[in-house]
Amino acid sequence: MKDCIFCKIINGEIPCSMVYQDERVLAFRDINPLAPVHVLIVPKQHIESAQALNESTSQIAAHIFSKIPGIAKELGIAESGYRVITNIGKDGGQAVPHLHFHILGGRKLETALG
Ligand code: DGP
Repeated sequence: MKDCIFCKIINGEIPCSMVYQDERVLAFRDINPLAPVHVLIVPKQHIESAQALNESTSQIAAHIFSKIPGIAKELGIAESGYRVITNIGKDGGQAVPHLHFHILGGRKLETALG
């Protein structure tokens, strides 16, 4: 997608601090970290949000979740724990309309989600 920030990161137009990648996903450090560890994992295919997932695209979400435990180990937060969040749309607080999962950890996180 031409004007998508995360597509530009994926194709190398915008630099990032990469944590993991394979042929289908990229994980990189969030530019505005909200916790000592704050990584985003995104599909390389442009999908607008989790609301756009369907029978044919949901395998990418399964792939992302299969990679998160290994990434968390690499980041040193697997034992202490962490949170995985995806924001959807305006009320969900989604700023970048390219499906992404926040991986947050490295400190005790607030319990309030809303
Ligand atoms: P969300 O509100 O769920 O759409 O979160 C978008 C996140 O993306 C936000 O935490 C900041 C991050 N972000 C936005 N632009 C960039 C960028 O150019 N580079 C990196 N590394 N992160 C970005």
